[in-house]
This record gives sequence, structure tokens and C-alpha cells, in this order.
Amino acid sequence: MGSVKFFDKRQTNQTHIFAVAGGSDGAVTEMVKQAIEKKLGRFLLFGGEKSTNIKMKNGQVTGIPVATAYTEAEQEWVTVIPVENAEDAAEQAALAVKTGQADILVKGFVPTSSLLHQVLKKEMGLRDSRLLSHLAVFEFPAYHKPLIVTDCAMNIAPDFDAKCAITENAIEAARKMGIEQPKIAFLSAVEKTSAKMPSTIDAAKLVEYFREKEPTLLTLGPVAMDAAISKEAAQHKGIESAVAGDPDILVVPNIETGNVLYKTLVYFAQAKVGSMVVGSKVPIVISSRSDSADNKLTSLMLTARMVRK
Ligand code: COD
Ligand code: COD
Repeated sequence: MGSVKFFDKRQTNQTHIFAVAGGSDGAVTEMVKQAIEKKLGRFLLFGGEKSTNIKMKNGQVTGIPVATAYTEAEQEWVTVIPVENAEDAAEQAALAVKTGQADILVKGFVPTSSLLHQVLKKEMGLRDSRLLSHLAVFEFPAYHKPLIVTDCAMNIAPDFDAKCAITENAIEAARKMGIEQPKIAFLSAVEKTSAKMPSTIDAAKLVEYFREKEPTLLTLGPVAMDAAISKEAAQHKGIESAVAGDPDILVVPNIETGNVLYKTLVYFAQAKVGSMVVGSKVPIVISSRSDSADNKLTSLMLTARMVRK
């Protein structure tokens, strides 16, 4: 079956400065240590248990880096900035990116919504008119290539227009990953459109929209999960499509579907996952608080790779 290679293979040669909102967590510390070992770059940790009196002054980080969780060699790459609480951590980390002191924003041990609120603040300048969306890339033995699933964690109940934007963000991300013509499946629970299941109507409209917009893109929808990911299941259902059994992107109808699929792949399929928010001016690494250090690191590496300096 498939190979769990995509995440391991393509390392970036560039180094970055990561602003981490919420640094005082074991898995975050482990992620940072591994990232330093992989020479991904420098880390500004907003909130860390063993922080000293380091402050943001006039938008600049001042003070000396210190954190007993890190070895002396690691401390060269880490600066800990004390914060009041999770909101403060999120705001200061976003400010560090806004002022150019860091080039990638990372959710550490703070609630996703705290960080997203900061990113969405107009005055933070991290977004333009585009819709921001969450994107997760999975790799697991039962599937033969990386699988992008969106939106698992940001847009709660996207309407048709939002789903268009979410799909466009995913296509752009897929291309940055080297997938020029991603095959896209718009998920629902059935293949027939029905007014009783509004996601089927949206999916059919999305197929139509992208067929007109980019005729070379291969799309399928509405489609249930089985026919989307298994050619045999699709054939049983009488569906002939080059997307069936081979999608690069799954667009889910709502956050509940996406969240359940995300957690199911991680817990039942032992998937490696990297996730981020796209559509913003700088990429934002968003992993679930319960993600392992390994998957947090995967998210960092994936995002770093998609940033062309
Ligand atoms: N992209 C761009 N702008 C947006 C987006 C978006 N996805 N969402 C909202 N905005 C803009 C609005 O246009 C408005 O200008 C401003 O941001 C505030 O909009 P609200 O009031 O609708 O947004 P919030 O702050 O109430 O909610 C935005 C969140 C992203 C925080 C919210 O959608 C949310 O909580 N999503 C789920 C996050 C979550 O809990 N994930 C973890 C579990 S999966
Ligand atoms: N339990 C008891 N009575 C019910 C139920 C129920 N779950 N659903 C409908 N009824 C009764 C109503 O009270 C009414 O008397 C009669 O049945 C018809 O009601 P409608 O018109 O609302 O029901 P239908 O026939 O239009 O729809 C019922 C379905 C179960 C067919 C409908 O809900 C549906 O299509 N569900 C999705 C099924 C599906 O596609 N599954 C496969 C993919 S997962």
C-alpha cells in the first residue's frame, strides 16, 4: 500500500523565524526541540514556564533567551517571552509576525479560536479580503499519496461561496506542494442531489463552478466517502470518474465532518498530519492541542516548505 514518505522526503533548505503562541506545554517543547535539531529555524516562544523578564518593547523583542527546558545549545535558537494569559500569547505572537520579527505564526498551547481571533483582526494586517481556511495534509498507509482535507477546523458551516474560496485555497496549497492538477472530491453522504441534504446541492454547484473556471481540473461531487476514496465502491455505485479512488483534495461540507475525519484518520489510521491556516498573508501552523509532538513538527515542516522566501 501507500508510502509514508511525503513529509519525510522534501525538507526545506530555508530557515524561518517561528512565533509560537503558548510555549509552555510538553508537546510544544518537544516539537521545538525536534525542529531545532532539524535546523528549521529560530523560535520566539510567547509564554514559557521558565521565562525571565523578556518583553516586547516598541515591537522589538528584548532580553536574553532562557528556558530550562532547553539545553544550552538549543537556547541559542529559542527566545522566551512572558505573557499574561492565552489571549496575550496569541496577540503577542501575531504582533511579532505583523512587525516582521517572525515569518511563520504557530499555534502552541492556546485555544485555536484565541489565535484565529487575532489573525482575523483587521488591524493585525495578517489578512486581506480572502477567506481564511484550514487545511490538513494526511499521510497514512492505507492511501497511496498525501491527502488534503479541508476545512476541518476554521469555517464552521461554509455556504457555497465560502466553499468555493476554501477549495481555491486548497488548490493553491496543492500546487505549492507540487500537485499541479489536484483531483477534488466534494463530500456529502450520497451521490444524488436532494434539497433535503443541502450539501449535495452545494457539491453539484461546486463541480459546475470549477468545471467552468478551470476545465482541466478533475472534480467529483456530490460523493460519499466510500466512492470518493475507493474505485471499487464507486464502480458498485455506477460512478465512472478519474477522481474516484484517487482524490488529492477532499472538501468536507462542514467543520463537524472535517473534525471527525481528521481525528479518525489520526487515531484509527495512524495518519501523519500537517495542518495550517491558508489564505492569510503569512502561513499559520495550526495543530490540534492533542496532536503528538511528531504531528506538530510535521505541521511546521509542511508550512515551512510551502513558504517561499
Ligand atoms: N476568513 C476571513 N475572514 C473571516 C473568517 C474567515 N474564515 N471568519 C470570520 N472572518 C472575519 C469576518 O468577516 C469579520 O470581519 C471578522 O472576521 C469577525 O467575524 P466573526 O465575528 O464571524 O468571527 P468570530 O471571531 O466570531 O469567529 C471566527 C472563528 C474562526 C474564531 C470562528 O469561525 C471559529 O470559532 N471557528 C472554529 C474554530 C475552532 O473552534 N476550531 C477548533 C475545533 S475544530
Ligand atoms: N422515523 C420514523 N418516522 C419517520 C422517520 C424516522 N426516522 N423519517 C420520516 N418518518 C415519517 C414521517 O413522520 C412521515 O410520516 C413519513 O415517514 C414520511 O416523512 P418524510 O416525507 O419526512 O420522509 P421521507 O420519506 O421524505 O424521508 C425519509 C428518509 C429516511 C428517506 C430521509 O430522511 C432520507 O432520505 N434520509 C437519508 C437517507 C440516505 O440517503 N441514506 C444513505 C446515505 S447515508
